[in-house]
Amino acid sequence: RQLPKAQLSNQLMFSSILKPRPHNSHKGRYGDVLILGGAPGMAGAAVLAARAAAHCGAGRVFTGFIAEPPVYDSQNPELMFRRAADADFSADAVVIGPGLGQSTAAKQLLYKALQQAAKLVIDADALNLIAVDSGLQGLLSKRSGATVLTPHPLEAARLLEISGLEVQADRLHAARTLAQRFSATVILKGSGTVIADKEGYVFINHTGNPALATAGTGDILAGICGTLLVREAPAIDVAGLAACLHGQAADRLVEHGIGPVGITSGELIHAVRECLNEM
Ligand code: NPW
Ligand code: AMP
Ligand code: MG
Repeated sequence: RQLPKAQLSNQLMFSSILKPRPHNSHKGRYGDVLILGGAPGMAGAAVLAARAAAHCGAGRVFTGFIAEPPVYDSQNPELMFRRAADADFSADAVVIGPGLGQSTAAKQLLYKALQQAAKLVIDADALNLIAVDSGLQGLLSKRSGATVLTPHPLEAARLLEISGLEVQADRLHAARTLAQRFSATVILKGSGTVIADKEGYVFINHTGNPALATAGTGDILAGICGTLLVREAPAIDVAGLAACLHGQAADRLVEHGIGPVGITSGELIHAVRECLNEM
């Protein structure tokens, strides 16, 4: 099939991650993903990350809530919910941050995740906690497993102890500095997302549009990234693919007349799944 040029180049760029599913494979092969977050009033953020993880092909998705966990998600009952304190860190990839809050329980959970998670995506309030705690910063820099930070510009500014305006004035520099300072792969979000790693590699993602400028889209990106991180590929390629897919899905919604105004989480997550399967 002839593919549009942009889609073809994405396919080539990410071909090491995009492998067909062997016919006799099973859910054990596609990874357990653990999402940690969901403090009172923000349980939805963790659910969004979990739904995104499931729609990107995770074998099983577990979610640990700081708040009392919902019994189940009626829209996606395949998701498994528990208390964050009962989380099993042996998952293939862990995502911590969506709606996590900054309570003592949240901080304790982050200490554990930094020490025990094999592969880790760090988003939202987990980044805000790291910004003000040197103990967490030390653990982050010492991690040996793949680690992806997904700050928006203000979260990046908190980590770098500068203003959001300074981050935006030189986004490449901000992303590279974060990657080097914390020995991690960084997705600096916003229009023209920058992906950088500590070796100095950098991508600028050109997909996406202001349809994404609404609550919850970052939580969805964290879930996508966590699931793709299960695959055996360099973290920077995974981070690039996650940002690319997320933006491509939003572009598709606009092409179909759904957006840029008022896209919903379900629409975005379904479009991400469509783009991933096509790739
Ligand atoms: P401004 O307005 O320009 O000064 P916060 P949060 C800036 C959870 N959520 N370019 C902008 O600052 C999250 O997971 C729960 C430039 C904006 O006002 C977190 O745990 C939801 N600036 C928690 O809430 C859905 C940008 O940052 C400020 C920018 C707090 O996260 C929502 C906001 O940053 C949410 O995900 C850009 N591209 N993007 C739920 N349903 O449960 C952001 N900014 O204060 O860190 O708050 O991002 O909402
Ligand atoms: P968060 O602020 O954590 O919810 O993340 C917002 C998500 O939407 C990130 O992936 C941003 O890159 C994306 N986003 C927000 N505004 C835009 C925009 N104007 N153009 C492209 N992507 C955007
Ligand atoms: Mg966010």
